[in-house]
Amino acid sequence: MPELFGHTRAHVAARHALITPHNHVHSVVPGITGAATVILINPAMGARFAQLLVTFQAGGQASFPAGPGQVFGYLQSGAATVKIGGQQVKAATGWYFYAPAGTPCSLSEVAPDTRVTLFQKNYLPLPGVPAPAPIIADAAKVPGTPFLGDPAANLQTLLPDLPAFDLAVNIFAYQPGGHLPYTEIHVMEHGLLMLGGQGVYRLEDSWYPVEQGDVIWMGSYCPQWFVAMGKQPASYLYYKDVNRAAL
Ligand code: UGY
Ligand code: MN
Repeated sequence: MPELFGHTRAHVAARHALITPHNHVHSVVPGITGAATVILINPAMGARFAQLLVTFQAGGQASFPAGPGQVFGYLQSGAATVKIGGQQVKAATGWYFYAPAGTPCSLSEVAPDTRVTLFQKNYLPLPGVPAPAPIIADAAKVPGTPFLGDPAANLQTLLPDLPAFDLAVNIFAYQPGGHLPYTEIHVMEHGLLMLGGQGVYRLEDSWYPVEQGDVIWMGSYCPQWFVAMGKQPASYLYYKDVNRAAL
């Protein structure tokens, strides 16, 4: 789709935003060097978390000191050494990592053109429940399940479904024509990256064509629905806040 004369598929609204790769503007983020970083979602938008895209050049690296924030990363391309506390693993395309609050985390020995999507969220502890441990794993090894019994919508849950976690990150893969079964309206927020394919996303009262590389913020109570279109399956990676009290 041409994006000439100021036209864009992107839109920023009260409870949702769509940002396409044509809209990216880089930010300098402390701790990230030798990389082009885009802060796609953060509290300035109305969100309670941050979503970043980091595209590394040769020799680039990132380090996140121990603090109140948790860091989840997904390698869209390339490879890097991921260090979380005392653990160190060489991660490749399709791998992901989770660094709990209070644990330093770094990416080094990064292959050129490594692209990483990061979700950052300040941790809300649950009294009496120990905080989660670090995770470095390959998403391809995580089994999927048909969402609400529909084999055309396959859901992989990348983090353990345990009360200690106040965030979830999942991968949804849809066959062409596969769709969310109904329009969801819920308190949880989402940050979403289209990994592949295309489709139409309903956000609040608008319907948007979306494709690989697009990023969506869905705020609390944003009505949401998706259908995959075209000849290829569509998939997206998404964040949600979970497991904490209503008040
Ligand atoms: O987990 C979810 O809320 C998911 N079904 N939402 C979405 O894909 N927009
Ligand atoms: Mn949802």
